[in-house]
Amino acid sequence: MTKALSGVRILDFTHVQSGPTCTQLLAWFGADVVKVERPGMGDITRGQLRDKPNVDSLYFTMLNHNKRSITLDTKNPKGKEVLTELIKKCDVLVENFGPGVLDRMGFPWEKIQSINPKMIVASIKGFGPGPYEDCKVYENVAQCTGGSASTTGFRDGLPLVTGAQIGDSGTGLHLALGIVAALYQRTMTGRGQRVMAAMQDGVLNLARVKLRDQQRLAHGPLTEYSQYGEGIPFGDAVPRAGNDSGGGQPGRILKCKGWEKDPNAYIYFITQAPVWEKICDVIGEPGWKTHPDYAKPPARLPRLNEIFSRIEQWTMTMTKFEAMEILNKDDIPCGPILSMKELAEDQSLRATGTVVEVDHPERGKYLSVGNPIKMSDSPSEVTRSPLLGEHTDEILRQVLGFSDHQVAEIHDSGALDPPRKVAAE
Ligand code: CAO
Repeated sequence: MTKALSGVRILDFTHVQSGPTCTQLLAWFGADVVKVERPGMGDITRGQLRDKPNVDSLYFTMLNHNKRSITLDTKNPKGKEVLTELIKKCDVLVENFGPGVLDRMGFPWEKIQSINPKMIVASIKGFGPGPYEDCKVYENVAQCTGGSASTTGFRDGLPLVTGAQIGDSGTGLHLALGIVAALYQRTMTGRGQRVMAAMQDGVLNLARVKLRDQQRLAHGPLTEYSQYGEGIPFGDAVPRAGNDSGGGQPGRILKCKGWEKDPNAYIYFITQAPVWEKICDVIGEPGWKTHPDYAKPPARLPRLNEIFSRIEQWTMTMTKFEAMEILNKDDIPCGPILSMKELAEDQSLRATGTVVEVDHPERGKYLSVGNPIKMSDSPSEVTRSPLLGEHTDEILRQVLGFSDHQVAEIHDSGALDPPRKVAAE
């Protein structure tokens, strides 16, 4: 069966997390992803957060499925020749090097264009052009500079970073969309183009409701924020709102049975206006349906603490799953707080391929997250990540068409060897 991106070849110069998430998605859509890695060391994540000695870490394996790996020293003259040939044979170059690295390697955009005018060059950087453009950036830096941290956490506590990797994986997703759009445009123009996704921009895009609220602040307090009901005045920037819902319908995380011992025995509960009467019936407060202090949303806003305390008395009498079942019957929006253990064991996620078991020759079986995007005509099978340089000769021969003699020459040149340490003088 053909896949959505069958026939597209990606020159994958990505490392760590942001870039690899992008190229992994492209691989799942059927692109041939050729990951170029430094001889000897490869992507730094191969050795980071290792759970087993001397095997590729889960950090690496879970971000690099369905790819092929070639090792190449792109600072070696022969390595540069090989890279030039790869540029000719690929459709997209994806990189998330530090600022200026590709230029220093001798492959600025203009040169790549002259080698292959159809090439799309897609980059992730920490920041777009501006005062911080030369900075190296990691996940939490992006969360802090993109508006997420200042709006996450409780009003009187520290700014918080989230567990979801919105800076890295979020920006990888943005870049993947830019790449497929550029591939589509190329079918009409015949030209490549540069695609750029800055991590700060990606996080701000995901935090756009908070920029919405920043502007609303100029016209009065944010009435759906708990602090409004508590009579606490707003400052001049959007505050942290705890677990308040961002959509204007009051929501909170509430305790369920077993919360004293289980840190995840909680449920998210939204007092959505259209189902208010059903909520009153479920929690045993039918009088609130008509009482002037509770019947209409504006009347409830100053009483949210009292209302959620009453709802919590009810949720504490049952498990989060029992509460979910009862509430869903009445279309009352809610969600149990699921632990990673529960998600790993969830059979419905296994059935859809969102959680998959993968076999690896060195580490054995492990769990991973499969392609979260499901396509009817382009299903994704998750195959293991490549060992370092596993496909070097295969790519030299099959993709670049080099003869045995040429392959031997490349081996002799040192372009496939780890850089030699220069003795200190
Ligand atoms: N052959 C030879 N050299 C290679 C090579 C290869 N195959 N692949 C990489 N290199 C070299 C580069 O040429 C570069 O050398 P110079 O600095 O001498 O030009 C060097 O490796 C380091 O590249 P780097 O700056 O990308 O790597 P780093 O570890 O210093 O920084 C990171 C890592 C992530 C901070 C930086 O790449 C970055 O800011 N990237 C953009 C933002 C990003 O994606 N951040 C998310 C990372 S995930 O949390």
